[in-house]
Amino acid sequence: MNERNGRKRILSGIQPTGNAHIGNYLGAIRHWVASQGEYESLFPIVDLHAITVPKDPKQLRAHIRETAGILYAAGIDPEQSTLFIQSHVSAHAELAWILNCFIPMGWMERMTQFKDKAGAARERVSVGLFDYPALMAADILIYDADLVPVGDDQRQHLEMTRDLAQRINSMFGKTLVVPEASIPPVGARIMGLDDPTSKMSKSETGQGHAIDLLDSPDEIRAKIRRAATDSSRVIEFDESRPGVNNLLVIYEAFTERTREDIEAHFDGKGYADLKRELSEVVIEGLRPLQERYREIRKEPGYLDAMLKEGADKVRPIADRTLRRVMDKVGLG
Ligand code: ATP
Ligand code: LTN
Repeated sequence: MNERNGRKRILSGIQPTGNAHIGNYLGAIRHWVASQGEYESLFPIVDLHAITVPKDPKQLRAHIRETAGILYAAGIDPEQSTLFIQSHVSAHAELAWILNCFIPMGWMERMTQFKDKAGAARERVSVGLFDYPALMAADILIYDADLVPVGDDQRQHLEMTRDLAQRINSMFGKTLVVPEASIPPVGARIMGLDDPTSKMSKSETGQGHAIDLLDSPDEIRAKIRRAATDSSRVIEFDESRPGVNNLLVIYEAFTERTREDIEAHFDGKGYADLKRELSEVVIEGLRPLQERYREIRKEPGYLDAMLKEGADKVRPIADRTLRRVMDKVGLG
C-alpha cells in the first residue's frame, strides 16, 4: 500500500501566513526541494489551518498565491512534486472529523503548541486552534504518507499522528500507514533574532524577529545587525549562549560548512564580523529564490492553474483513503 513504483511518499504542509521566513526554509522547504527526486512528494498549502486564527479573507487569498510562488521559487518542481491547496481537497476536513472521534481529549490537551499559542487567551481562541493537530494528522494519513519532513516544532504533532494511526489500525485492522517524521540535523529549530530563546515564528510579527524569504538585502542586514548576542566575545557553537549560537547555526545551514571550520574561520574575529559575513551569506543564499519569485509573479494565472492541477491529481488518492476509513468505521 505504501510503496509506489518503489518510491516512498513524502508529505508536508505549510501555512499561507504570508511571511515565510528562513526558519521555514532551513527547517523544511529546502529539504522538500532536495528530496523531491527521490520520493513522491505532496505539499499542501494548509489554508484550513491558517483560519484557526483570525485572518482577513482578501489577505489570506493573496497569501496562498504568495506561498505557492515562494515554494516554486525555492525549487519545488511541478514535474516532480505536487503542490495544492488543502481546502480544494475536501476529504482532508472529512477525515479530520472522523479522526477527531478517535482522539482522546488527554492526547490533545498535552499538545504544547496549543498551550504556547493560546497562552493566556485560552478561553477566547478558536476550537479550531485546539483541534489543529487532528487536521494535520488527516493531511498526512489521507495520502498514506511514509515520511513527513518538518522542523523540530512539529515533532509532537507527528508523534500524535503515529499514535492515532496505530490506534485505528489496532481497532479496525490495518487501515492507515504509520508515518515517520524526518527532522533535519541542522536548522530544525531556528530561533528569533530578537529573542533567541523562542523559535522564529510567522505569528511573531515584531520587527527584527524573523528574516523573511522576500526581505531586501538592506532589511536582512539591518535585522542581523540588531540581532541579540551576549557580552562574551568568543564565537563558538554553545547552546548556553543562544544568540550567538543561533547566528552560527544559520551560517552553518546556509554554507553547509562544518562547525570546526566555521569556528576556525571566526577565531579572533568579533560579533560585527560575524554579523556582516552572515548577512552576505543569507542575502546570497536567498538571491536565486527572490529572483525566481519575481519571474513567477509576472505570469498571472500560472499559479492558479498549477494549484488546480495539483488538487485534481491528489483528490482521487485522498478520496480512496477516506472511503477505506469510512468503510472500516461503519459509516455510510
Ligand atoms: P508559526 O510559528 O506561526 O506556527 P510556522 O513558521 O511554524 O508558523 P508553518 O507554515 O506552519 O509556519 O511551518 C512550515 C514548516 O516550517 C514546518 O515544517 C515547520 O516545522 C517549519 N518551521 C517553522 N518554524 C521553524 C523554525 N523556526 N526553524 C525551523 N523550522 C521551522
Ligand atoms: N502544523 C504544521 C503545518 C502542517 C503540516 C501538515 C506539516 C499542516 N499539515 C502536514 C506536515 C504535514 C505547522 O504548523 N508547521
